[in-house]
Amino acid sequence: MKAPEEPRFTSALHDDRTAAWLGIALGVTFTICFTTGLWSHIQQNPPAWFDPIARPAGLYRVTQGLHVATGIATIPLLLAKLWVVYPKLFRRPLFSGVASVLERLSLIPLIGGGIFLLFTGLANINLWYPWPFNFRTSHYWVAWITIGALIVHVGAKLTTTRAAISRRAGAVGEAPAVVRASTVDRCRFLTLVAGASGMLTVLTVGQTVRPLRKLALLAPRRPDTGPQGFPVNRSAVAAGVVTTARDPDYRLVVEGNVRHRLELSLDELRALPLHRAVLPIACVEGWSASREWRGVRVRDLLERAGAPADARVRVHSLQERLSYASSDLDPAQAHDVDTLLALDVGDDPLHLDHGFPVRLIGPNRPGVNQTKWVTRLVVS
Ligand SMILES: Nc1nc2c(c(=O)[nH]1)N[C@H]1C(S)=C(S)[C@@H](COP(=O)(O)O)O[C@H]1N2
Ligand SMILES: [Mo]
Repeated sequence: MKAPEEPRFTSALHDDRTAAWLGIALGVTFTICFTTGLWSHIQQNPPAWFDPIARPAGLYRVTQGLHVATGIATIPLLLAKLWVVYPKLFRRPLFSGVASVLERLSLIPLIGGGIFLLFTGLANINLWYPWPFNFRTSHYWVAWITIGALIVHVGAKLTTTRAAISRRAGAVGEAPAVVRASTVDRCRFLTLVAGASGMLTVLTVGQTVRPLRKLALLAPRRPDTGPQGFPVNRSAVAAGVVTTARDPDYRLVVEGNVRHRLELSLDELRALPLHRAVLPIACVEGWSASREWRGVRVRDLLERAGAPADARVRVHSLQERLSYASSDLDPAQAHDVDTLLALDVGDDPLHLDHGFPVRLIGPNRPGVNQTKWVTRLVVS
């Protein structure tokens, strides 16, 4: 029987040098995406060893904007890289020694993980969850697996990459004319890929970079669109709070480890000293919008209730189903001058979809922790 012929790949672009440049670009975007992702993870549920920092108040807005933007920019880079290197799958022998077996096997979590992360991330920012598992947990753990495989891959490819990048045109054994032609091709190809990546960035990053908002044609949200001029994450209808939020018997309760339990009507809340703070809503999905909020300081309420100075607070919403119905304030956040139970955006009462009658807003908190339709603070 005749052995199957190895397929032939005619494009000069399936070479080590093109692969090396794309690999470097991917290494950069993946590293930014990974570190900003870890940062987001610990911001959302700070572990015991980590004290969230409150200033700059818009830091999370920048890191999460970068996380989503680098993820999007990676898509053309990864597709190009896969196209450049796929002929290697047909190279024989497939393995040449233990190191090559390990290197090849690490491609499975590397490519699989990379595709998984980009796909789930992209679906998530479009509020599409076509899977039965928890997005956050799986995105987080697959990121660790992928970065592990990436480290193995970079280690294994370091020498090849260095050699491929430093090789001069016209090196021994290469016909100068051929090399020159393919250098031009390679530059064109890499420019095309970089252009696609840049284009995707420009058409989406306006979801968080305000001056570019008009260009955010591919972004799922625009920062200036929605009631009161900014997006809504979950509406009052979706959260099932339309009736309870409008109920004239609404009360804000402060209880738990306090000397005097408070139960305040909306009028009583409004009669307290009100403060203003300019703070962004910075959603994990990459959009953000800054607003001036006006409301009661959480620390003033804690003081009235006679809470201890190191009080932690769990902030509960009227929302009874689905996620994000509560969030936590550590002692520093609870006592921050800008941590407000906001009643107004600018000079107008909050829109029902933005958390009327009362929402939590604090400096440098991920959007998911800016709880809307607040009704109860439990002090511990
Ligand atoms: N009760 C409650 N609060 C919530 C949410 C929610 O689903 N339920 N979503 C959070 C998320 S993910 C974000 S990004 C912000 C968005 O606030 P906005 O809808 O007013 O823009 O609200 C947060 N507060
Ligand atoms: Mo969000």
